[in-house]
Amino acid sequence: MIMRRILSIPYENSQIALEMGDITESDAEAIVNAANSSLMGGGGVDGAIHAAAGPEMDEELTSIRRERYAGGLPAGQAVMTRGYRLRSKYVIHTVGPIWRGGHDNEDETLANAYRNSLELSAENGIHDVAFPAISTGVYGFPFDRAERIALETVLSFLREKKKERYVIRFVFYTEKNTQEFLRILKEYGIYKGNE
Ligand code: AR6
Repeated sequence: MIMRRILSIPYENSQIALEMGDITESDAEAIVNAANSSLMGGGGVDGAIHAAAGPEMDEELTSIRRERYAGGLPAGQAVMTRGYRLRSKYVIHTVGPIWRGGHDNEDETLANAYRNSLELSAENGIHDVAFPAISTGVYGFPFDRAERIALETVLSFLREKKKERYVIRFVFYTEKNTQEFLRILKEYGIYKGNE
């Protein structure tokens, strides 16, 4: 599947981009992985990223686990590796919450996953970051609710960093999800429909 830019909208000094396709083909400086606590790969976007990056990334993650997260990476936190065989120089691995009906701090944990991924990028001087729709696949988080949290977290980060110039990309795998996110952008007044 080819990565396609649908929109790019200015916000503060930055750009918010909407893209559709396989995030492993992204040319963003960093892509975010919707990982699990083991950091050892899995299905969905995680499986695709591990396969495309190659075994060197698994080795780096094995060291990170051994040295810093013997018990696994807690949900809401993020770590970074190089991108190896990917076009992206870096991969930020974060763990979203498993949806349990909304009464287990899932909203807050999801916001933390976005926030900590953005902070880690900032700390490493990375200004171009692509996010998949964390938790909305195997982890079962309702898409609309998840993407509002994703958008709000990104907007608040960009307002805080308003003197800096970021490109934050939201990457969706399906046409349906892309259209749903477009609707959210319109509802928030971020996209007026004629850019
Ligand atoms: N590029 C972009 N988006 C994708 C791709 C891709 N190649 N593949 C899937 N998506 P999921 P989660 C979308 O299940 O819900 C894994 O096994 C997909 O349509 O990948 O956070 C991990 O190891 C969906 O909207 O991640 C964990 O165990 C979104 O990515 C668990 O799944 C997220 O779906 C994490 O579950």
